[in-house]
Amino acid sequence: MDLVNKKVLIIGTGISGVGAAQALSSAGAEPILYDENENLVKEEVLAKLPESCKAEVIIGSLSDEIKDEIELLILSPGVPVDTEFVEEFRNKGIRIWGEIELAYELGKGKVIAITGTNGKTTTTSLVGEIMKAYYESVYVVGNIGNPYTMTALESTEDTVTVAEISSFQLETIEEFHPNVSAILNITPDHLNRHHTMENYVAAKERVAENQTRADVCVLNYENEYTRAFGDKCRAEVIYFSSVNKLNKGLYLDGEYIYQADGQRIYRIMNIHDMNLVGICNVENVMAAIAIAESMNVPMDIILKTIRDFKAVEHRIEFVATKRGVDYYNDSKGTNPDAAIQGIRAMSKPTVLIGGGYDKQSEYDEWIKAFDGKVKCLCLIGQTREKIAECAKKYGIANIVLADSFEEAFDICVENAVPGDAVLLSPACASWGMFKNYEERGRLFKDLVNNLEE
Ligand code: UMA
Repeated sequence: MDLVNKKVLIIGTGISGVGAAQALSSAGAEPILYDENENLVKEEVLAKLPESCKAEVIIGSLSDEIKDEIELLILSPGVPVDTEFVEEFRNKGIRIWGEIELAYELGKGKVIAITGTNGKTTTTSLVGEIMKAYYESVYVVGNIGNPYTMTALESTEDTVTVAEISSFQLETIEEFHPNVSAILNITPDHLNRHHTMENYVAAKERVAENQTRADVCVLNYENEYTRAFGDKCRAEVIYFSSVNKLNKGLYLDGEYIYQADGQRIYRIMNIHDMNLVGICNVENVMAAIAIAESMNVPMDIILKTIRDFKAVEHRIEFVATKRGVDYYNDSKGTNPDAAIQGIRAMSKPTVLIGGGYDKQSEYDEWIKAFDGKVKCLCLIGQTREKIAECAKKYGIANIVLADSFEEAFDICVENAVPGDAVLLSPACASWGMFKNYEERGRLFKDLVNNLEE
């Protein structure tokens, strides 16, 4: 699409909106950066833009006059596609793209897109490291926290872009076409946004919708949705499995990851040679190997990078041992399924901080995964009562409700004795109490580090 002199409205002045405004301005368009949150201060938004960026900023409401001039609408990922505001433009026949589609339109080179309910940040970081070890020009972008639009215009035919892509971002793609895609797993999440599991699964599957036989899609054989998707996906499918020995694909058997090509089986690596814990991470590593091989990276480079790779911040991250208690930050456990991996990785009696923003999740499976390890469950946020009710059903007796994160932390310190672990793995998003899960995780780490020995 020719963007020169086009009036483009960007909704959302977060990092995606700012990235989109800069990219559009550089591409010769006339962007208007708009936010519905009336409490935002226009000058503060303008200060986030470089001087070279010629974007107009509007906060609050938008006049009909401006609405009539708009030729393209760009949505930040946090903007639902079915609001009245968006609907108004759709009814007028205005094209609606997500920030990812815009970046893809402006970018060049090879693209790897990684999605899934859990594990996408770890896998994206690992794949990014592997690509950097082999290719000269690599960008790691997307839901991981670096808007894709920030680097799209710098990319060349030789660039490899590794993108973590959320279901929110996939709802608004059009021609986005990765050379290699991956869906790591799909379990219930974000149902308040997508309304039904069917919609959520359909959004995730869109990562491969423009792929052809010449492309690759990496899928988890042990997830009912991703296994079934293999039958209808047009790209060449590579499965990975942590349970079954596959005739073709990557799989875990005992302590080793194997690769089978339909005829021969190769032993790839011992899982104890990686610095990551838990079966979920073995799955992430298998997916990364499949992706990297599809990008023609030699196996010795792939394995060396995996051996050197350390856990991603906020994902079952060891913080410190204080007064004989181990503290772990799993603030990225923003849904019950992710938090299940967090508690499963604990081997000591655990004081657990849970709760936060209500995404209408069910907590039964998470609480069942406690497996007798949670000696005290400390709950915060909007979901605290709902989780407490659920935990009582499963016989969890020591439940404390806290009014603030700091109070929850103090309760953990009081309840933990030498030999215990304290785990922040809330099973909920941080919204309502924090800007994002990173802010929540950083506060936890600061509180731990400030504890006296
Ligand atoms: N806004 C409106 N109207 C609306 C909704 C929002 O004007 O209807 C405005 C808000 O007032 C706010 C702005 O939009 O000022 C926020 O936009 P945003 O929520 O899209 O936030 P960004 O800062 O642009 O961050 C987004 C992703 N956020 C979400 O998907 C909610 C970030 O993922 C991502 O890192 C970033 O783009 C770069 O690609 C975060 C996330 O929580 C980490 N993702 C979810 C997850 O991982 O589970 C999907």
